[in-house]
Amino acid sequence: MVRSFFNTVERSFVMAKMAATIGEHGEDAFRKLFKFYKRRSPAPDLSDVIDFSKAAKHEKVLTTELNPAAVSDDEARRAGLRPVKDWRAFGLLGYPGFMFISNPFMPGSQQHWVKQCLKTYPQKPNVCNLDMHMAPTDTQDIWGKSADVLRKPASRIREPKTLLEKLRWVTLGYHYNWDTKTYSADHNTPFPSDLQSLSGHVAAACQFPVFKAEAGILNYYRSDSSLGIHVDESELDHTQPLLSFSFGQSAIFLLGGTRREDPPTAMYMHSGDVMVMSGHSRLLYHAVPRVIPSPEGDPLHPSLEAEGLGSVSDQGLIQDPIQGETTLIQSVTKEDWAVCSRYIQTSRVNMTIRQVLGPGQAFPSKDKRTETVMGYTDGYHDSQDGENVGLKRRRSSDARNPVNT
Ligand SMILES: O=C(O)CCC(=O)C(=O)O
Ligand SMILES: [Mn+2]
Repeated sequence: MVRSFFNTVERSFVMAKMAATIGEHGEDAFRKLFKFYKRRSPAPDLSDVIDFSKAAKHEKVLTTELNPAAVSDDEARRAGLRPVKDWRAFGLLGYPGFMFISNPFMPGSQQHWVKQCLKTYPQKPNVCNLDMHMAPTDTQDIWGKSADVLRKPASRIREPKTLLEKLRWVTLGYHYNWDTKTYSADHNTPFPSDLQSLSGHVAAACQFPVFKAEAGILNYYRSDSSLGIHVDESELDHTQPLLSFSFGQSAIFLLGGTRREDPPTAMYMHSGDVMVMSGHSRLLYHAVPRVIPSPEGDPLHPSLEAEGLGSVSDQGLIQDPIQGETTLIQSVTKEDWAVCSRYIQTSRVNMTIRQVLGPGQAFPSKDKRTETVMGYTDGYHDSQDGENVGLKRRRSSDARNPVNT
């Protein structure tokens, strides 16, 4: 015990010293740790990565107060969530406004959200990275064009990637414009109602009862993808939280400060985990340097297994969490789950949900917007070290597309 305490103190001291040294040599602390966790060989030491799913206490982990009265147990259940009083929610020392909810989903109900991310949300009128290169007719039915191939057992011969495997991002609601780094009134399509409810419940439980889900960015990560260092600042109202939902393979998330010199804290995000960035933590640097795929042949994360309420039944239909009641959670057929489970066996999907405008707020008129460099329509790729490629002149606050190494 005493030894581990000293190890921790010693480690913190070394980290602080490292941060100072980095500053002197021009490489900021965030970038240094991003590269550290992204490194393939030798594999990085992950002992400093906080795992909220483990019961063990960590010096930085705090418990946090939720508001169980904000969401009734029935409302929660209809969205596939456990009663709020049973959620395991944490804060982090030094990050006021940051909340981490360790998988609040009922067993089996994550399957609905995975299916939505793979089958439903990539459909028109939503926008995805493939639209940037392909004709609308070719991106019309990403699921339909991929499902048969993904249902077949993996062949040894290298087959061309399916469209689903090429999917990197999807935008919902107010569609984020990767070139201008803005949202606009004239590029807005209906926000999915199931995701609107899920987000509303999570925000309300976290003391944000008037949160309105207006924009979503879904990121699709393969096992070698990473997401560069950035701040989500394009929303016009920052008083409301940013919500993040993760499904499939686990990943390492880095949460930094308001300056790149602030060394980030590393944490695991497992399937079903929810993160809330609000208040002071709404505009902090963050990144995903690494996906941690489970060893080949291992079963899916237990929370994704087809067991319990809302899971795929033998008949191929999801059991309604409450008999006879309308639920947000749709049935997932065995056929569809075969494709989804094959996909997430090696991949991760993350949904970040944002409120763009404050109450009564409107977008600024076009001539008042700042001039930006145009002509970079495939999003913001990060290079090996977490930085943007092709946008060196601008602040690297928007490296927001997963890229493969
Ligand atoms: O994938 C994640 O966990 C983070 C995604 C993110 O930061 C974003 O979409 O802005
Ligand atoms: Mn982000």
